[in-house]
Formats: sequence, C-alpha cells, structure tokens
Amino acid sequence: MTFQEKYKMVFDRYETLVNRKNEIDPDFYNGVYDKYRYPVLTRNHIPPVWEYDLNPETNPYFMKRLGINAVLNSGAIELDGKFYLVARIEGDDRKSFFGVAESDNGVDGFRFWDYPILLPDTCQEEVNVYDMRLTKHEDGYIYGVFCSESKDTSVNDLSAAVAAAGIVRTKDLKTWERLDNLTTLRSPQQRNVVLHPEFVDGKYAFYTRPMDDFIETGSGGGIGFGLCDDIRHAVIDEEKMTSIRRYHTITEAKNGAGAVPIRTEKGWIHIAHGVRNTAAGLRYVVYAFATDLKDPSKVIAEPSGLLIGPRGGERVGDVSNVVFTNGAIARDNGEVYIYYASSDTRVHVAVTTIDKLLDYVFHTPKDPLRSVECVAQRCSLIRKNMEILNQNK
Ligand code: M1P
Repeated sequence: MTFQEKYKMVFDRYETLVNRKNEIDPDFYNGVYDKYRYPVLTRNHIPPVWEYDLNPETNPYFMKRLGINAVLNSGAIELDGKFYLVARIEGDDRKSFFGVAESDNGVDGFRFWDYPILLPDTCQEEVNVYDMRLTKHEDGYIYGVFCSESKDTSVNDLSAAVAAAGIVRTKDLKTWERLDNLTTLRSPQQRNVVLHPEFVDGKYAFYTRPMDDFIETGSGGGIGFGLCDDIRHAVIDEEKMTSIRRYHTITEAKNGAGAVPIRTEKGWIHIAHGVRNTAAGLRYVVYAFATDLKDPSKVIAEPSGLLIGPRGGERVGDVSNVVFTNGAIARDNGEVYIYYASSDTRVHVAVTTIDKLLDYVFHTPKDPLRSVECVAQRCSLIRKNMEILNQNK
C-alpha cells in the first residue's frame, strides 16, 4: 500500500467507527437498565492525528508514532443538551491524560475534540493523572476531581506511589484552572474522590476513600465524607463513613465513590464501585446506594449485591474482571446514562431512569450478610411467586 492508501484506510476506519449507530443489546435484560451493544469509546475512537505523523517525509511507513493503549474511566456531564465525556486516555507509554469526547445522544457518535486537555503543570512531583469526576456545582463552576499520582520517595521501592485528589475547575471544559490538591489530615492517600454538587452546611463536601497505601485501603472502612471551607485550598479534617466495606460482600477488599450523586425526591443516589479479592485477582463491580437528602453522608438504602458486573467480553482487557464508573448523566426528562469502563480498556453505556433507579435502590432487598439468611430471603421470594403462578394456572 502507498502512504496515501494507508492514510485513507486509517481515516476511513476511524470515520466508520465514530459514525456507527449504537443499539440496545437485545440479549441483555435485567429490568433495571438497558445495555448498548457497542462500547461508546475505545482506543480506536482516538483521532488518527493524535497517533500518526501525517508527513510522508518524516513518517514514510505511516506508523503510529504516539500510540494509545486504552480509553477508560470517564467523567460525564450534560451541557446545553449535549453529552460530554472526559475520558481517561492511556498512552502506549502508560501515562494517562484526559480528553473531551462529545455526542448528541449519549449512546453513539462520541468524537474527541481536536486536542486532549493540557492541565496546568502546577505540581512538579505528579507523574500520572486519571479518573476525573465532573461536578456541576451550585457555586457555578464545573469541578474536575481526579487522581494525581506521584512516586513515593519515602521508601526504597521503585513502584511505590502516592495517590492524592487533584482538583481543577472550568466553565466550558476548555479553560481549566488548577487548584490545590485535596488534603485529608487523617488519611495518607486518596483515590476516587468526588465533589458533592451542593453545599452542605455552607461548605464544600467531598466523598473520599481513605487509604493506608497506594493499593490497600487498609484501615479505611469504606467511602468517607468530609467538609471543607475553601475549595481553592481544600483541607478536610475529619472523614466520616458513608457506605462501608463488609466481610464477604462485593465491597470486602475496597470500595469507592463513582459518579457524582444524583439528587432525587427520596434521596441522593450514588453509583459506586466495590472490590473483592479472588484467586484470579481483584474483581471490580458497580453498585448503588442512597443517602439522605439533608445529610448526604447518611446511607438510607443499600441494595444487596451488584448493579453492573463484568459480563461476556467486558470481562477481558488490560485489567480483566473489572467494571468501573466515574460518570453518569441524569437528564431533566428522568433518563440516566451510566458510563462504565470494562477491564480498564473501553467505555460502555447503560441507560435507565431515575424512577427505575429509585425502585432498584429502595425495593431491592438488603444483603443479609449470611448465606443461610440469603437462602431464606430467596425462598420467601420464590414462595410469593409460586402463589402467583398457582393463581394463574
Ligand atoms: O484497575 C481497576 C481500577 O483500579 C483503581 O481503583 P481503586 O482505587 O478502587 O483500586 C483505579 O485506579 C481505577 O482507575 C481502575 O479502573
């Protein structure tokens, strides 16, 4: 193939992918949400100009010069009726960064803006950034809270790292102002931090995830909650627990806040992730719970088990057996678009409604935490169903 033929092939493939219509997956049903057949973002959604050098003199073989390995955990926001994902994009060099992808309908046609986000370089020790949560705050700004990762120089271990919560803010997703990283006085590390969209007691409120080190949450009991006065120099003194980790559940190893909580008439709906350990490694699932409207740290409903688990092809990727969310869009018409990545490799969408999520969160039974009680719970359901089946005979 000539240079020009390769060039055309690459651009044609990209356009075909970006223009591909998505459809509800007819093989999936659970009554809670619809899944869409195709991922909404993959590494093949990256514009060719981000990876190839288009100059035949400097790139005679038409090679990728700066490849992209994966597009995953995406913050999500609706602005003026359009859907925006701020995706975590991981280069072949393992460094992650952010890019804005835009779609008219939220299920297909996502196209990255011309350039990725070049964050203000205010933090010299920061080596990597990922997993931005986008909060449309009542103060008028859109905040992006993300993981800011640095090398841990206090120990003699090349892979030791420190995770902190980086904070940026914008009004248009184009110009970003970097604020100080969040300081949590009682937790040495933080990941999966989410800014609550409203003031609580007149203060900025964060969901945190206290960690003793980079991977292990250690003594961290679950998703924390703390208040701070000044968002430009955010300091949280005390973190209280919201959704806690429990033995032999989907959150046993760790959990973390995901999408920005959704305000409903019955409470805040949270879509988070839970992690358990297995012989095959950590298994990440997405789960949901509700907190009190007036006290968003107080859990008022927590259904048993997972909302989204890795299924079929979702189970395989760079970090297999993972589904993870850090973005959902709740529209004024009641629709909710949950963006979740599978196996740290690609982004999918599950579409539901506020009504369905409320029904799910408030009417799905709680986890009784013991096998024998789970069987009793299931037998009770079956017994009631048998009566219905017998009446219908
Ligand atoms: O690899 C799975 C996920 O691992 C991390 O989540 P947590 O902090 O709960 O362990 C994150 O780095 C996330 O990006 C990743 O998807």
